[in-house]
Amino acid sequence: MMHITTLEQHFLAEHRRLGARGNFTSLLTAIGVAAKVITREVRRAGLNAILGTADSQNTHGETQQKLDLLANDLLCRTVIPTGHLCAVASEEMEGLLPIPDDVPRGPYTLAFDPLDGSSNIDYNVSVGTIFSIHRRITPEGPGTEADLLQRGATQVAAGYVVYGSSTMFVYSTGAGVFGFTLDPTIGEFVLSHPNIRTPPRARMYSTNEANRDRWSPGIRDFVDELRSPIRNGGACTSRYVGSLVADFHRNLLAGGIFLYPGDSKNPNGKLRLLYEAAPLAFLVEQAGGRASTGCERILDIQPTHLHQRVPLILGCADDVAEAEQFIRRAETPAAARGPRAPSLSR
Ligand code: AHM
Ligand code: MG
Repeated sequence: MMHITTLEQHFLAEHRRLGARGNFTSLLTAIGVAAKVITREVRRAGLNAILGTADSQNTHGETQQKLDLLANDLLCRTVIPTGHLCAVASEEMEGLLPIPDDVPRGPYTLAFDPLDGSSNIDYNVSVGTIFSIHRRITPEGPGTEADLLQRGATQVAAGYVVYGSSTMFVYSTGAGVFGFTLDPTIGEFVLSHPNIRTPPRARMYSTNEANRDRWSPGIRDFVDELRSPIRNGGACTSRYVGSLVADFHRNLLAGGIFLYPGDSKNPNGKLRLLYEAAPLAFLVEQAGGRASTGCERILDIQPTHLHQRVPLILGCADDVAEAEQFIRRAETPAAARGPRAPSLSR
């Protein structure tokens, strides 16, 4: 008989392995529930304008909201009542959200991007939710920014949900990466991708090449190298959805490198450390890949503010390391440069 492992069963097994208390499992389970509700809203997004009434109410009698704000509310309303959090931060909220006085406080913080890539939603392109969990560092009382501004390396769990041709929930608690596919017939996330490992070398690269003229010489040279027909192992092909979760997910499984570097207009790029870069860096490292600003490991960055942006290069380990070499080399004065390092073999 075919064995099925649901997301909740997997959380419980992880929980036993970690010797964790029920808090953690029930927090992850709540995120899984929110993912199902957001799936429903994303799947109906194109119909809302048709089903909603003229004064902009949906079929549930609620005022219609932009989907990213709706996803934000849904997540907050699902995770906060668990009583396992001391503070929440979201890409959609300016400051941290304290836990209301009438809800118990717990030992964890949650940072999330409720609907990443939401500018794509009107065009039926995949979008996603990204989350990051830390254990609080202040001893007691309401959670503070210090509890959220922790290095990515200390995350106790991170994950994403991709609302694609199917919905997938991918997460790690620091012992591998596991992917679950939502079976809509039973309403459960079912383990479909146990112990995901990303290939060592990229077959594809993902970046917004419209920014090329503003990139540093090191990034330009590296992207030229990725496209080069004489590249060791052959040129990479280009794939860019413009939804980070979708690009990341494809690259994780197929082997790829994603770049959103800083440029002359936006020196820190576009993506946010707490809600996007750090959780995906945690996952890619757990899958055998690498994540870097080009000069520094993403997981080593000490955040200084909630909405901090970072240049982001992540994916197959050898290619990210090669990007770092190109950046270092371009920043080294010509006289001090040695011969160009040979391309890493596949
Ligand atoms: P968002 O969080 O406002 O949706 O922005 C993040 C998105 C990412 O999903 C994607 O990688 C990036 O923006 C695309 O940006 P660009 O259109 O500049 O290429
Ligand atoms: Mg985002």
